[in-house]
Formats: sequence, structure tokens, C-alpha cells
Amino acid sequence: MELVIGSKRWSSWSMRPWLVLKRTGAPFHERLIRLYQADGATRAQILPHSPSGRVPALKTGGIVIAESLAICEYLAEVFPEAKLWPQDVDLRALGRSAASEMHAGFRALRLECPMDLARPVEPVPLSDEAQADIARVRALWTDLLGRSGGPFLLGDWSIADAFFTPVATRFRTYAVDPGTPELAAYMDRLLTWPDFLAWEAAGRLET
Ligand SMILES: N[C@@H](CCC(=O)N[C@@H](CS)C(=O)NCC(=O)O)C(=O)O
Repeated sequence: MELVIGSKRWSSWSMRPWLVLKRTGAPFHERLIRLYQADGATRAQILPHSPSGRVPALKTGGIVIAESLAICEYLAEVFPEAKLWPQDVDLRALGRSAASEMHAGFRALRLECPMDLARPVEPVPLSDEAQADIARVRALWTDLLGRSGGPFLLGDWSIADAFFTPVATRFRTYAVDPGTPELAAYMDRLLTWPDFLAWEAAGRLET
């Protein structure tokens, strides 16, 4: 398997399946393509590996899977022993719903607070739309942690947590109040997850 990813400092979409693949324990090759290069160089370097022109992409068994959520679902099917989704059908459905909502939404939060693992912590002015996104994240986290009993959204670490790890970095970088001590503690669990720390350390070394 080869996972094609973008710069670790910025590529929140790449981080999600990378964390999930790490969780499986399976060996894989990582191909990193620098984002934001001049003169279309980034797209030119991605295209031979990912026909969508975007990262992440997983090359496996003769196929190329694009889209972060599709990659994670594939890994959940191929590595059932990694328990990337919970056993409970309702909790699993809610986890999928949360990951899909993240994948398709939160546009204002993503635009106004882009992931940048090397940026010093400093707040930025936020639009009403971004504030609404933040309120929705808080509600989602509160609901899932309450239902599952924690320590992660669905109990054990899952794909849902991979999807919200970049959000936790944004809250930290832009000094966004998580809202409650329980949510602060959840954020802290995401941001001290060993695989995240390894990704972050590499991202901070990138120029
Ligand atoms: N919906 C896609 C989004 C992928 C995406 O937007 N990737 C960005 C990097 S984070 C990209 O490939 N950008 C290409 C470029 O900047 O040329 C997914 O979930 O995988």
C-alpha cells in the first residue's frame, strides 16, 4: 500500500487516513507531495498518483482510492481487527454521520482557520458562520462523548476521532475555546495521541 499525502504542516485531509492507517499497524509506503508550490507544480506532481489531482490517495491492489473518507472506510473493511468503527450499530451510524458532516461541511471554520501546525497560537476574528461551525462541533463532541462515555467520541479511538483531530489543531492554533473542561480534555487526548504527535513533529520541520 502507498498513501499519497500533502505537506504534513497543512494537509488536514491527508492526516485523517494517515492516522487511520497507522492505527491498523499495517506497513505502508508514504509519498509526500509539497502543497502550494509555484506554477502548478503541486498538481503536476499529484496527477501521476491521483487522477483527481488531490491528496490523499491510497494506492492498493491495483486501484487508487481518492477521498479521505472513502480511504478510511476501505481500511475499516480490510482491517476489521483494528476496530476502526465501534461494534454498536447506532454508535457506528452516529460516528459515520459525524465524519460525513465533517467531510462535507464546516466550510467557514476550514476557510477562516486553516490547519497550520507551525503557526504560533493566536486568535483571528471569526465570522458568524465560523462561530456557528464551532458551536456545532462542540454540540457534536458533547453528544457523542456523552453517549459513548468516552474517552474518544465513540468510546475507543475511531475514524470519527481521526476526522476531528485537525479541528482540534485549529481550535488550539486559533485559541478557540472548546467550551467545557470535558471537551478540553477530549482535545488534549487527540493532540497527545502518539501518531498525531509524530505527524505534527514532521509537519513542523517542513519549510
Ligand atoms: N474531499 C477531498 C479533499 C482533498 C483536498 O482538498 N486535498 C488538498 C490538500 S489538503 C489538495 O489535494 N490540494 C491540491 C493542490 O493544492 O493542488 C478529501 O476528502 O480527500
